[in-house]
Amino acid sequence: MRKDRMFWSTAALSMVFLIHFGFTISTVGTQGVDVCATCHVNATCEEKADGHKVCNCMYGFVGNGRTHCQDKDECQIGANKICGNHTACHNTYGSFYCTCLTGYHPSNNMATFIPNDGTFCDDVDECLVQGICGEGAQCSNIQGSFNCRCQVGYQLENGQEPFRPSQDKSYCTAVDCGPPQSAAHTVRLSFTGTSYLSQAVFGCSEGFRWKSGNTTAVCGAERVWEGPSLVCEEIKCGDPPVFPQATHQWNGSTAVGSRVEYFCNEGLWPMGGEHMSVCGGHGSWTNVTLQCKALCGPAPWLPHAVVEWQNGTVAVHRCQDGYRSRTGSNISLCGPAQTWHAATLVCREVKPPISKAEVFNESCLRWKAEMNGGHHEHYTVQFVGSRAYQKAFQDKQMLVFKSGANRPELCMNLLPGTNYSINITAQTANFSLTISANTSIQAPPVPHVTFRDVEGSCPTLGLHRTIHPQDAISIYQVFVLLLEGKVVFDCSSPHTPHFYGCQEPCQEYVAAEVQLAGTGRKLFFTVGDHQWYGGYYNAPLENGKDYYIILRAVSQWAGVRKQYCVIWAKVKGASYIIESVTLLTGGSIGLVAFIVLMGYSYTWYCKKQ
Ligand SMILES: *[C@@H]1O[C@H](CO)[C@@H](O)[C@H](O)[C@H]1NC(C)=O
Ligand SMILES: *[C@@H]1O[C@H](CO)[C@@H](O)[C@H](O)[C@H]1NC(C)=O
Ligand SMILES: *[C@@H]1O[C@H](CO)[C@@H](O)[C@H](O)[C@H]1NC(C)=O
Ligand SMILES: *[C@@H]1O[C@H](CO)[C@@H](O)[C@H](O)[C@H]1NC(C)=O
Ligand SMILES: *[C@@H]1O[C@H](CO)[C@@H](O)[C@H](O)[C@H]1NC(C)=O
Ligand SMILES: *[C@@H]1O[C@H](CO)[C@@H](O)[C@H](O)[C@H]1NC(C)=O
Ligand SMILES: *[C@@H]1O[C@H](CO)[C@@H](O)[C@H](O)[C@H]1NC(C)=O
Ligand SMILES: *[C@@H]1O[C@H](CO)[C@@H](O)[C@H](O)[C@H]1NC(C)=O
Ligand SMILES: *[C@@H]1O[C@H](CO)[C@@H](O)[C@H](O)[C@H]1NC(C)=O
Ligand SMILES: *[C@@H]1O[C@H](CO)[C@@H](O)[C@H](O)[C@H]1NC(C)=O
Ligand SMILES: *[C@@H]1O[C@H](CO)[C@@H](O)[C@H](O)[C@H]1NC(C)=O
Ligand SMILES: *[C@H]1O[C@H](CO)[C@@H](O)[C@H](O)[C@H]1NC(C)=O
Repeated sequence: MRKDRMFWSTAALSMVFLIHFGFTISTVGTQGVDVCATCHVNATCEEKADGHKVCNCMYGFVGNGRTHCQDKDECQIGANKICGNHTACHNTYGSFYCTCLTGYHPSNNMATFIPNDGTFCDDVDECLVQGICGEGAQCSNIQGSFNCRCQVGYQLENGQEPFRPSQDKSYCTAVDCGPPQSAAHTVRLSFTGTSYLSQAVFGCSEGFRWKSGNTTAVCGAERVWEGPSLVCEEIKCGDPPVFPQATHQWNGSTAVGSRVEYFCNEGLWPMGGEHMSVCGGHGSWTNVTLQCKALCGPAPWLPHAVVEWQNGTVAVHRCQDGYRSRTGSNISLCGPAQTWHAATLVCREVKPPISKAEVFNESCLRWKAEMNGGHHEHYTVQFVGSRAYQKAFQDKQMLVFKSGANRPELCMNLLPGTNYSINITAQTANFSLTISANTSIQAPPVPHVTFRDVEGSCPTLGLHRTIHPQDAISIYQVFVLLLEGKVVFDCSSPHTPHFYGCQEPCQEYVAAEVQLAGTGRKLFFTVGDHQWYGGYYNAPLENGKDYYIILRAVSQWAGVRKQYCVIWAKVKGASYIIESVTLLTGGSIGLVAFIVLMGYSYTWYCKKQ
């Protein structure tokens, strides 16, 4: 907006007058003629100081004042220069006037003005005029004019922006998105209109569920709905449940609302409950509670059998563990009369090919054989014997034999005093049985002794024996029995009297005890040699008395004791007078008897060399 200045008007005005005087002054030279009468219509007659009369063209005219007074076009100078900025200059006959250009407003508020009245043309703010751009349009003022543009939510009809409704026939209309379109598998739930920023809310169609995206669509400025981005997926129930007692009829559809109908299997009858399942909105089949019952009742019971499988009309039986059936059917069927035709299998106990094995008479083995085929069986008997008292000992043997007997017997060469593990294997039946058997200990084998009837106080006795595996637990005991009165000797008595423990006269005592382990085949023993043998004192025999020398062989283990006795010698009237040294036996071992006089009593010694 520009305002013209006052000083401009005065400058312009003086210029106008200059021009006026330059061109409108004319003189009338003809005397005697009423000059004034000849003035142009548009001239005035002026009487000069000297009486001269001249015709002067009127203001705004140029000419001689008599014949010519033509209009002077002031506007030719230029409106801007004469009227000011943003003006239009209008020439009139003999004058001119100014108007403001469209879009500008004269400060005098009149339609016209002349420049020297101080009026200027100011920019008009057209936007102050309500509705100048029309509905939905935004006005923006510019110098001398204004621009219209459509507001957000409005769109331009005809032409281009910016526009002026008066000249462009353009106008704004409200945006209309039209009815919103549903995306696939969606339904519109609410809708506020079709105008800008209207909203429409969508949901998934039945049988579909939200998978992703926004459910709201918004009418945008571009006249299109933005959204919804909602993506719906189909709900599927998968395969319907299966019931062992029922079959189902189903068209294969897993979509929501699909139906499956259940029917009891043949031979079973529906006993109530729901027989229809529907694929529900949550993607699962509803409960089927159908109950089917067999009319035959529970499967029949068979001795020693279990029901392997049953479905109301059919039951399959199986012999329980340890039982077997060789004949008969294992299937029970529910008959038309609603009773079971029971399976015919007969379950018999499966007996092991070898059972009840035992050792008898210390060395024989027998067992019960289950000859399932009636053929002969090949048996292998392995036995391993061990002894706690003889770590190095092992008795390992194997016997192979063939038998068709129901109770085979086999005698083996088992050693006494041994713990055996016996393993019997039936080769054909591929069956093994292991038992343990302990043989009892025996008395040591009887040594070879020669009974001797001797005289003298130091008889030396000898024996030959066999070395025996049981030696580790065997001993020899030498008993001295005084033959006086009634003599009873009990070989099985565990009693082993010491010489110093018996009362006078000493009837019976052990003179020596010898461990057989480590003892050789030959053994010599001199009775009454004053030595200690195995904790027993070999006391001198009394002079003049008769004795029996008894050898007791004992084996003892784990509380069991076996013994054997032999009379080794009879000693008569033992004498302490020995006159010479006598070698009694061969070999390196000899016995020498001495008589030593000590004070008043005589004591004899028997000495080994
Ligand atoms: C008229 O307009 C011109 C150019 O736009 C400017 O230079 C001048 O100052 C204006 N005159 C007045 C009196 O405003
Ligand atoms: C004189 O001036 C008027 C306007 O002021 C005009 O209409 C008229 O025609 C003029 N007369 C002649 C003879 O030029
Ligand atoms: C869904 O879109 C509407 C409209 O654009 C918006 O207001 C809302 O926040 C959006 N919702 C989500 C969860 O993004
Ligand atoms: C299956 O049955 C359902 C109704 O239970 C129906 O809606 C669907 O169209 C059927 N589908 C086919 C493949 O026949
Ligand atoms: C039981 O099983 C048999 C054989 O599989 C079949 O023939 C019969 O229909 C079934 N009965 C029931 C009630 O399911
Ligand atoms: C029933 O008998 C058949 C034929 O004899 C056999 O194949 C099947 O294994 C048996 N079933 C059972 C559970 O013993
Ligand atoms: C085994 O001992 C029994 C007594 O238990 C006896 O009758 C039988 O003759 C003995 N057999 C052998 C072979 O020794
Ligand atoms: C046999 O075994 C028993 C028990 O283990 C044991 O007490 C006994 O000493 C053993 N006998 C032999 C001769 O090894
Ligand atoms: C019994 O002997 C058989 C055949 O030699 C063998 O396979 C099995 O392992 C043995 N069993 C025992 C307990 O020693
Ligand atoms: C014998 O039985 C054993 C198991 O007791 C088995 O490992 C082996 O294969 C069987 N041998 C034969 C020949 O059947
Ligand atoms: C035989 O000896 C074994 C050990 O080898 C032992 O377990 C078992 O009890 C003994 N049996 C008898 C009758 O002594
Ligand atoms: C039916 O099925 C639903 C799951 O689909 C389960 O929660 C409910 O316990 C079932 N009811 C019966 C009676 O089987």
